[in-house]
Amino acid sequence: MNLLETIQYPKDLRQLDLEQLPQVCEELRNYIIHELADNPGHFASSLGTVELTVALHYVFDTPDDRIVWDVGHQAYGHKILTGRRQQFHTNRQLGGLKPFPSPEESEYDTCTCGHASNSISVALGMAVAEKMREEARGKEQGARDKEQGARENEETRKVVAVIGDGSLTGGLAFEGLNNASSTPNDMLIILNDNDMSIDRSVGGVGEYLHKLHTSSTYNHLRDKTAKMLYRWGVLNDDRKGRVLRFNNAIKSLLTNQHNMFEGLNIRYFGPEDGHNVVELVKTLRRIKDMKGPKMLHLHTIKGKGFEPAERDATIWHAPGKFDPETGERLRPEQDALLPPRYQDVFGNTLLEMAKSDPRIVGITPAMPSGCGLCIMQKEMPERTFDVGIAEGHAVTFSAGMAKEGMLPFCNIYSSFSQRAYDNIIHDVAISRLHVVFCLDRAGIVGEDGSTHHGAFDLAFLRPIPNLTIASPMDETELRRLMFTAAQDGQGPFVIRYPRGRGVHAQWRCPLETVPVGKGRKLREAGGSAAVLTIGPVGNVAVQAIEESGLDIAHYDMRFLKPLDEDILTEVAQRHSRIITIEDGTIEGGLGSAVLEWMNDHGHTPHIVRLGLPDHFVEHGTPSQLHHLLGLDKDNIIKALKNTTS
Ligand SMILES: Cc1ncc(C[n+]2csc(CCOP(=O)(O)OP(=O)(O)O)c2C)c(N)n1
Repeated sequence: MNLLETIQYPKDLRQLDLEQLPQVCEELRNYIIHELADNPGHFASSLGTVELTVALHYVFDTPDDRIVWDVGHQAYGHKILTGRRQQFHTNRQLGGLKPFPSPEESEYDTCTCGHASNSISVALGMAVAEKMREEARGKEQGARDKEQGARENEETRKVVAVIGDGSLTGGLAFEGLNNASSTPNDMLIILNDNDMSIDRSVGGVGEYLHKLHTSSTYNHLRDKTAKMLYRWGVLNDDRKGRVLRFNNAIKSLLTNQHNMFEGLNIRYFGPEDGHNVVELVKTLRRIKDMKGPKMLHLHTIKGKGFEPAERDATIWHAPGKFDPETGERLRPEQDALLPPRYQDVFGNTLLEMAKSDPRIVGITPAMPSGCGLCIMQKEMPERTFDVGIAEGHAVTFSAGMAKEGMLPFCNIYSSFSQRAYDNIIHDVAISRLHVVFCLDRAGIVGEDGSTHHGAFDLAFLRPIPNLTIASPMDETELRRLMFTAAQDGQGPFVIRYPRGRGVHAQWRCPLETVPVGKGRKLREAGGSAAVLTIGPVGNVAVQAIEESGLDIAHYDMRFLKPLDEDILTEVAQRHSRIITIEDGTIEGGLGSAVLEWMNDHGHTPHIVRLGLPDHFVEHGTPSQLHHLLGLDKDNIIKALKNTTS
């Protein structure tokens, strides 16, 4: 009998015998593999958490008990077990299931997920709230007891955070740990340690965790001691919790290091095999009612159960479509014939520039493969720095390097750069340090949805003094802007560009500078209207103007800051209607900048602003979303016609 099909919700899972859980895990794993083969998404991480997911929903009383997933890219099993199996084939598609857990979608999803390292803080907030509720209940109960002599036994809510070793490198996670150690709470943190982020986990935390589970002397002694204590009758299953902690003391002695978590007053258990579902259930049952904050450290394998993914978890983090039987990835595109991806142009150009400028260093918060820095990393490992999931630190670290004469290119995905706002202002912009920020995945990113669209960078960066903000219309412009940004005399320089491919198969143009703060006139016109664009959406505008047959001027502004005032003056003098187009929020971006400038200089053209609306944009393919948002060719043609009629 297929057990997975009998499970709509965790309450159905909880009807099964413990011995049946390995079968549920096997079916769940197969289900994920076959669904993802056809409808791609985050793959390897969810395979690694199958047993954990089943054990958690088996032991805890979800949704009353809270599971807080970090990032949520490992939570496909959780979705499937919590009422969404039938819709799972729509995962990440327009109108379908959301890419990451979201309370809007299910009561089993406890918070918005997508950006890493927040789970401990969220879970701590919930656990502390529960403590406060408990106390309030206790007081009320005390008063009622006096009156009625009765006592109800209300269940307290359990709160569990699930965080990967990669996400544990984020500063926010440490802020949570620090606070957890001093604020009364009964939270359980599960550390899902697979020694991987998207790329290999980096830094001291990874090494520390590694040491925690590789002391073979300790492991040997632990087993021997446990057997001995069982024989003497000192240890039984009930008492095992206490002994687990005793183990930590032995471990500290043997590895000659204190347990960091115990040092923070967080009871530490493990490391345990995260793929033994039966043992996992037993351990969770043992520790779930213990008071105070606690951590269970699990050792798991990213991609578990699918050999190619186990072998290369980085590629299989989000592999696209594949053959579930052979493991062959299906790549319909003929890479060689297509224009390059912006990330590859960034990576190749930086390497090229670094070869002739020894000051150049590349910095990424945990995205070397995603942002293309891996290209330079291969040839110049000593000049590239993967600093972990630590966007704020990446910026401030860059500031320190710039202060000492290096020229950091700090590459951050646009939406993750939101984490580093004050670092950009306080540590870089105020001192006008020469740091080049390359914001990849700017604009609509597609299937990763509202948490990942690079919607806000133009708007939130524009008010910051000393910043230069640019966006290339194509990949040759990206090269030129990178080269320009590296010139002496520049200060903090932001270059934002989108996910995906450019427009030229031949992209290796000579490295030349462009004048800072200067745009380009792409098309002159005698008509009343002018289109002003920034970034690659300009290419869509070129086609739209062409096809509309209208006599409309077009300027690629190229820089949001400083604005090209010569262009704006020319436009104000020649045209009475302006259409601004950007792949960023309408509020605060290019359109706002143009409006403000026109107003401040006494011009009153009719200005129509196209861009992202004042609501969070959901998931879908980039072309579907651009269509819905009015940023595709046909909708731009409509807007041009409406504005000029
Ligand atoms: C703030 C932030 N930075 C970067 C990312 C991109 N990202 C998504 S998953 C991931 C790796 C997470 O590693 P880990 O927590 O160990 O989970 P695993 O995939 O190994 O299970 C990264 C860097 C993100 N989601 N959020």
